[in-house]
Amino acid sequence: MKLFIKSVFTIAIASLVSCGGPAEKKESTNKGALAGSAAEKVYVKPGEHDSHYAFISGGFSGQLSVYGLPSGRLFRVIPVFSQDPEKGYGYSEETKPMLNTSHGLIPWGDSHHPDISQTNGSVDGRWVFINENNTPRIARISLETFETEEIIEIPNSAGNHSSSYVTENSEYVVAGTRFAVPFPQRDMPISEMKGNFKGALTFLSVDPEKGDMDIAFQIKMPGFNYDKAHPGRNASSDWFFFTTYNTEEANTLMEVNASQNDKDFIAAVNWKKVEEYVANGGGKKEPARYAHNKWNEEKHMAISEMKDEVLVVDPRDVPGAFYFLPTAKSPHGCDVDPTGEYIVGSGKLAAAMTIHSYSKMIKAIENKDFDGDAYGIPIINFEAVNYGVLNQPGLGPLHTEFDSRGNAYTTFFISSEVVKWNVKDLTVLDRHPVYYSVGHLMIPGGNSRTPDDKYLVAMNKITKDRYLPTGPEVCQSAQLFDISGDKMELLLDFPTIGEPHYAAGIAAEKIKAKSKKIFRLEDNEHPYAVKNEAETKVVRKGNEVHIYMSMIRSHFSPDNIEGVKVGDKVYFHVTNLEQDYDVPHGIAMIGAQTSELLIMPGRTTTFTWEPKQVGVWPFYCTDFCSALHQEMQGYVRVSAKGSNTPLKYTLDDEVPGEDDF
Ligand code: K7E
Ligand code: CUA
Repeated sequence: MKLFIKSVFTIAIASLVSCGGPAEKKESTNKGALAGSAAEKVYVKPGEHDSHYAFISGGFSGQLSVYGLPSGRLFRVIPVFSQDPEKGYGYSEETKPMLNTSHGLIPWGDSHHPDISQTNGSVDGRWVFINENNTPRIARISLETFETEEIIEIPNSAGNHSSSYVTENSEYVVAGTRFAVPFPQRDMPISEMKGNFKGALTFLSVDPEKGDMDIAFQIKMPGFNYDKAHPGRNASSDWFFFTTYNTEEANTLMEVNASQNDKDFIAAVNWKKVEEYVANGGGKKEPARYAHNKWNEEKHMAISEMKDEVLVVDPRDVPGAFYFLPTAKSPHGCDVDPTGEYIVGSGKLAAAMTIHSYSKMIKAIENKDFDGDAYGIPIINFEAVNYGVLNQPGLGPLHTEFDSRGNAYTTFFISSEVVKWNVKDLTVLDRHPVYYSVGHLMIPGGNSRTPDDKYLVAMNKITKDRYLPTGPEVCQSAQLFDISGDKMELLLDFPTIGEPHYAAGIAAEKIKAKSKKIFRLEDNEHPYAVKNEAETKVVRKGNEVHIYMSMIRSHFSPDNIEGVKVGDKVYFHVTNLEQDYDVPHGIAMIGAQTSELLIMPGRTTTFTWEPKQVGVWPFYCTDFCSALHQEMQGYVRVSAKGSNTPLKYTLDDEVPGEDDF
């Protein structure tokens, strides 16, 4: 075993060195003619639009970035799990509750797998779901506003990695635990892990109209590590598949101890059967503390609610719903082809990829062709479920996506390449190097029934010499391929934000037309909203000062405020009165311990300021909004604690404000 690991890593190092050399570079610059045609394929004329959106995970940035394909242009970084000063997310009073958890406000997250909602097995462009790995959470992002609308914490889970994947009609989003942990959490010796830790597979229901999520049930699986997941398609659509590793249930020196078994499993879960079982009163409510944070569209604010129980299902209570499929050691990727027949497990340490057959699985279950069980869950005989093995396609297989022509595309981390192979024949058709050490890849719709298969995006962990150096850390990157022909053609490199794990892509038509342009002022029910300048005011409540402020090109109302004192807590509740597309205003106050706020037309947002020093302190608009943007500014006069400066506020000197004492 040790020898094997050693040889894999020697090759890994060798391959890094060999593909990092300048020789490779020369070769690519020699292909002048090809480079010309590749340039045309990614060229989107100024003023024209890309054909596809790509939503690329921000990895340890915690965010989700939005790119255009084929240009590779970055349009937006959507803040999800991390505070974002650019947009005021996680700093404004309205968005802070979105980051609430049972551990308090968590300002950061590690996002891995975005997945677009589906209807009849095709991506429908309504929402993107994405997981947070570190403090287990699932987020839902609206593709009308491109804003995070909901975040739900996943209890009894740790390293929320086999997440977030949706079923064919977005009935459920799935969140599987990577770490086995005590379930429920408790104080116990780590050495007693085996048999005592559990692995939670959580199914979140999704409201078909509004998208609202809820934890429908949690399955208390044996304490393995559940690494990746994929729903079935077509005939297999009632099933969900999860790769597992560390079936050894080791808790120390994992790189060796979790690689002992020659085979680990893909867990097959019939979620329809579990759903039925739960609908008939099955499962047990168990205490669990987790936050459920939802954006309220009318009130323009997130509301966080703490929940205290989940419905837990013991797999042994639902016979016929759970099976283990033996799969080459320590598999990572778990992918199902568009027909739903082939289930691909990528054993990152194995020399072969395991391809299971759904129809064989069903037959084996009927014939009870089992090879024992693990904690009461039948293990299907390997031969009875295995469709075949793809031998030596490359080194370190991680993830697979599919086209609509029966081909699979698999990334190989160690040999730094994408390999195209035919799923039915198990023959390798093409291979292309990537630069370097690729993780996931994405074909728009490539994990659905209906791949939209012109482009493939490979997401690389290491870029070495591919970009201008920027100190010890160089950017991570995506590479765009044209896969419409027999051979893959590399078209473009573009840098990504954070570590690109997975991505989700979709035709622009499915999103473009319904993208929101403004928030209608008349629908704004924020308790501190103002609908026009006449409603602006300043109100004192003890040591709190509430400023009901408006902004419109190119002034704030009020713009001069007096009577604030050291020791006060000042709330700026600011409404952008604009009702025009693409006219946000910003606001920032000297000394405020928060970010600026960027406020969209028709929206109300709040930040707080606790002045520490007497003086006259300015605030200003942070977003260049008109020719008179520089004039969009104002002052707050701060007097000493206990002084009797009256509270007043003005827009111009002729309209003195009232004293609200
Ligand atoms: Cu392979 Cu988190 Cu999907 Cu990264 S994971 S590569
Ligand atoms: Cu408003 Cu600049």
